[in-house]
Parts: sequence; C-alpha cells; structure tokens
Amino acid sequence: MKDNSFKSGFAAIIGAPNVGKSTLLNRVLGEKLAIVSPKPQTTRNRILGVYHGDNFQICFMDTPGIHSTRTVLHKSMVTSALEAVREVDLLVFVIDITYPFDEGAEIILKEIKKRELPVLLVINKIDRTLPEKILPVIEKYAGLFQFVSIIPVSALTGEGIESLIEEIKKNLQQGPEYFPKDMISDQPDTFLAAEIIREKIFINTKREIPYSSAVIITSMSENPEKRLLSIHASIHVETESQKGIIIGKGGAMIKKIGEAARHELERLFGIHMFLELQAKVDKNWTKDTKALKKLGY
Ligand SMILES: Nc1nc2c(ncn2[C@@H]2O[C@H](COP(=O)(O)OP(=O)(O)OP(=O)(O)O)[C@@H](O)[C@H]2O)c(=O)[nH]1
Ligand SMILES: [Mg+2]
Repeated sequence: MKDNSFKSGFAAIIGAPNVGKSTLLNRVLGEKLAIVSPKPQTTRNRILGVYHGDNFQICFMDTPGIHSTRTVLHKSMVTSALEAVREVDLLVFVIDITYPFDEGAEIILKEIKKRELPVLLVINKIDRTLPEKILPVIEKYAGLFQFVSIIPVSALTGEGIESLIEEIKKNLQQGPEYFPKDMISDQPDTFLAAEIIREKIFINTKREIPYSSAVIITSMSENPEKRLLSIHASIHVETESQKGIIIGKGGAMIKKIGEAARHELERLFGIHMFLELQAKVDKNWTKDTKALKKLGY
C-alpha cells in the first residue's frame, strides 16, 4: 500500500579527516558499519548506512575526509566525498570542537556555498571540551553559512544524537522507502571483512604503513556443518620493506592484525572463523590509477 506521508532522503556525512564521521554513522545506526581509527584518512570509500525511523528513512553516506592533497589515492578519496555532496538531498557537515577551523572545513564551506542544499552543522567531540567553549564556535559558524541547524554532539557518548535525527527528519521531503526495514547497508560481507582487517592495520602500524596498505579478500566460504567461515585475504603494500613490517619479527605483526580482525569479525558475523592473511608487494599502488581501481578505489 502506498503511504504518501512517508519521508526519506540521502544525507552525506562530510568533514575534514578524523573529525568522527564514521564514529557518528556507527553511533546513529547502533552498528559498526564503518571502520574507525585515531589516524586521519581512515575511510576510503563511501559507505551507506540506513536509519529506519517511524514513517521516515535517512540514507546516510559516510565519506572520506576532505583535505587538500596531491597523492593519487587521496585525490580519489576526496573526489568520492565531493561527488557525494552533489548526489544527496542534505548534508551533515561534521567538525571537531577541539580543532574547529581547519583547511578541510574551508574547502567544504566553499563547496556548500556553491549548492542549494540544506546543511546541518554537527559539532562533534563535545565530551572533550568545556561547555562554554561551544557557543563561540556556533556563533562563528553561524556567521559563515546559513545552516538549517547546528547541533553539538558526542559520537562517542551518544549525547545529542537524538536531536540530530530529529533535525534531519524536519528537513526530509516526502519520498519512497528506498530500502527495506531489515536492510541497513548495501555493503557486501567481503567489503566489511576487508575493512575490518584494514582497521587493524591502521591501529597497529605506524608512519606510512596504514597509508600504503590495501586489503583484498581472495576467498570467503562457509562450512555450515562445522559452523566455520574461512576467509583468505591479501594485504597489499608498496615496497618489500613495508611487507617486512607488516609481517613483523617471526610473523608477529601479521598474526596480531589477523587475531584482532578475526575476533571482531566473529562477533560481527556470529560464526567461528578461520582467517589467513598474506602480505604482497604491489609496487607504488597508491600512485597508479589502474592499481587503485584493482584495489577498489
Ligand atoms: N572523544 C571523542 N572522540 C571521538 C568522537 N568521535 C570520534 N572520536 C574519535 O576520533 C577518531 C577519528 O574517528 P573517525 O570516526 O575514524 O573519524 P572520521 O571523520 O571518520 O575520519 P576519516 O575517515 O579519516 O576521515 C577516533 O579515534 C574516534 O574514536 C567523540 O565524540 N569524542
Ligand atoms: Mg571515517
């Protein structure tokens, strides 16, 4: 039966790197869909997450952090974020209260001034500041752009998240139920598995290693009798020395990454898992458009 009062829309979550966009998506949905790390440029692809409300639906798009960059990989990431800005019905622009004005924010302000889209400003990480520090940031941003709403939140503690949903709801138009109620994302399990492994690389390695690593699931199969899921994955790095670091002394690093990923994936998929990781050199893959495509960017 057609319900004319149903409201829906696509909302892109945009912002500079590391402001907490992926944490916000996970908090809103109450599920881990997007990987999170303390290092910038964690997210590399757009990630869909659907919030099902009472008679409304918000289709969120998490995006890579917007910053000025020259490298081929990061350019492709920023392009993917800026494309999302052009394809959605409204924007959720996230800033970090602990560094509210950076070059990423400047690029985004320029971009949103070019379009006629409702933009909500989310001031994130308010758990890390004093309440009196928030008002000056609100005032400054209110003077820079006509936001439909400015909402201080903590994606970490959940403070302000309900108000955010309410504010987005107010800005939705009548629209179809794009996704069925039981669907919160369109990402295949192989993508999620590769992302979780990549997250463990981001968390456990230093310097250029996270930025030179990509993960491909080479096989994934389930044995229902044994209730076992087997995943084989390759970690692609750019040089032999990076491969050595990923493997670690006596294989210690790759074991650590594998174990952390396996624990989390077992929890997420609710099944025992066998995970085998292999490190591979894919020379300068971050600089080569063809190699980027092959690795999913
Ligand atoms: N204290 C605090 N930390 C937060 C909050 N939200 C996110 N973080 C932390 O900020 C860091 C970055 O979070 P992400 O969600 O990966 O940030 P992002 O904006 O998606 O980053 P990119 O994908 O790299 O652009 C992580 O260490 C999070 O735990 C918050 O509300 N409070
Ligand atoms: Mg992210």
